[in-house]
Amino acid sequence: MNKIEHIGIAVNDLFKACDIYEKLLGTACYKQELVESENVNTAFFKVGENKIELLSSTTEDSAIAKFLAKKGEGIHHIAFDVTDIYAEMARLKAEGFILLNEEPKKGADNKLICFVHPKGTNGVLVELCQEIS
Ligand code: CMX
Repeated sequence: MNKIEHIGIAVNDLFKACDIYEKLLGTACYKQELVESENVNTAFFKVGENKIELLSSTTEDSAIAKFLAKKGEGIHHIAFDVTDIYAEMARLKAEGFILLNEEPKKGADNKLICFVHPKGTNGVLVELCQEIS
């Protein structure tokens, strides 16, 4: 894995959260994107080389809606940049990690993504991201 690509934060209200994070980081959100496959609305901020992704749910039964209902707002996942997502998925599978999708899928911000179950990673949901060139 190359570096932390972004940290995902689950929020109840994307508009209000954007306002808070714009003030906190002193910079405007550079991208808002609806990810229909995940039932989320996202907003991205750049902090130096790093990114923060705010996520709100668009349905009552999405992964984000479930997370918010159970744990409330807060850090939802850590995403790692990878060069070859297929190779990284195969490596993690061989190491016994539980991949939440068999094939990479299209995620926000022009990425191929795959999630790793938090049960095998000390309670942290991990995302692999490969930039689509
Ligand atoms: N971080 C840490 N733990 C989490 C978690 C998260 N984000 N989401 C759920 N969990 C915990 C649950 O609280 C539960 O814990 P307990 O067993 O102690 O009660 C455990 O994981 C397993 O939960 P589950 O009932 O088996 O499954 P859920 O229906 O809660 O689904 C998960 C959990 C991770 C499998 C599901 O959220 C998932 O598939 N996530 C990947 C997709 C995703 O998160 N999409 C939204 C982001 C999209 C984007 O970034 O664009």
